[in-house]
Amino acid sequence: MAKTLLRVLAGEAVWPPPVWLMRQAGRYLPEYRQVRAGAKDFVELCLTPDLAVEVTLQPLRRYGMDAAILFSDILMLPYALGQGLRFAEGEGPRLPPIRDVAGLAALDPAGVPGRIAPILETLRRLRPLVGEATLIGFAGAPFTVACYMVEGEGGEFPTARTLAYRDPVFFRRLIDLLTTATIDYLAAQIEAGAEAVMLFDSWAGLLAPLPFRRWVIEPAARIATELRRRHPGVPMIGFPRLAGLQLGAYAAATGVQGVGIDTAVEPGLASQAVPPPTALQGNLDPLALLAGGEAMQEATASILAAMRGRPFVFNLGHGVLPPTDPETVATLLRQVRAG
Ligand code: 1CP
Repeated sequence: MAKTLLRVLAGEAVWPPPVWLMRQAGRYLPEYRQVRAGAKDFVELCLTPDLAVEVTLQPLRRYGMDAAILFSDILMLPYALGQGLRFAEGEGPRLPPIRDVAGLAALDPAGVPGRIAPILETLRRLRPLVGEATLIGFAGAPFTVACYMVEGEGGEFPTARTLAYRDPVFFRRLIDLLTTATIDYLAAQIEAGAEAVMLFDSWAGLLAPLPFRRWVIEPAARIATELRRRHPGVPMIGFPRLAGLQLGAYAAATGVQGVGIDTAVEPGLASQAVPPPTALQGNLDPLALLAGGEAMQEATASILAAMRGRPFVFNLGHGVLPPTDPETVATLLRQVRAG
């Protein structure tokens, strides 16, 4: 019998649905904070297989999640391309910004295999350890990763989004470079043991319709098509966060097996926009999980009611928030598993 998450991504309406949570490994877990305190910094944590394997498995041990997502970060691809990356304590990521074609020439795509080797080693070690859980590899989508590479930090990315209009030649080259690098990176993750892959386009919803098609849908379609060719049968989940009414166009153009839906999406409407056999994945508000109690119960029940009978993976609409109580996560899992 195939793993439940893989059955859902093959189009089956498994009930109760499989469940995992974005950022299920992270600061809300005391056992994560303990490992994190022993690593020099976050980048080193991602690049040390002993530690990355351990934190990937922590939420499986505690909750028996139906998926293990590789512990890494979407910004490890810019790191692997030779752009400096550091996580400023309490402030988020910092990269030396790249804003012109000359900046692109300084990147080192040939160095990627060497720099991602420890990440692939983490996957190779995880695969025999995940049991009935599905091992998910991931990457950031080209647009979201480009935002950080151009801006040099998080936020609303005013420089990156303006440059996409002002210097389309530069932006096109950056997106094309990232599309190619992402295909190779995800293919390498599959070869190292990932059973499904997820493409995080966290900032897709910042784009107007024309750039959304150009910088979100087209690169995701290229990535999905090429991965299907190289690794037929390995499913992909696309997560174009805050895509709104463009969700259906994204699903149709990419042919992904699963679409992640964010907190703002009405589940019934998503179900119409993205019909079976494509699976949906989401979308409990991380704040409802933080609050717990009746608010969480009501929100969870309404998602389950809307998704019953179609291929569905229960998840959050965005990542677990650090102040979340681990006990509340256990309560959520019990409700989802009761169907
Ligand atoms: O201090 C710490 O311990 C670091 C916090 C942290 C963690 C736990 C960061 C920094 N990244 C991660 C892990 C991570 N990031 C995973 C691992 C697996 C899991 O889900 O359990 C994944 C899939 C990501 C993906 C990621 N990183 C995204 C896409 C999803 C999303 O949340 O929108 C994005 C946008 C990032 C960038 C990033 N990495 C870390 C931070 C604080 C941020 C956000 C920066 C910002 O824009 O402010």
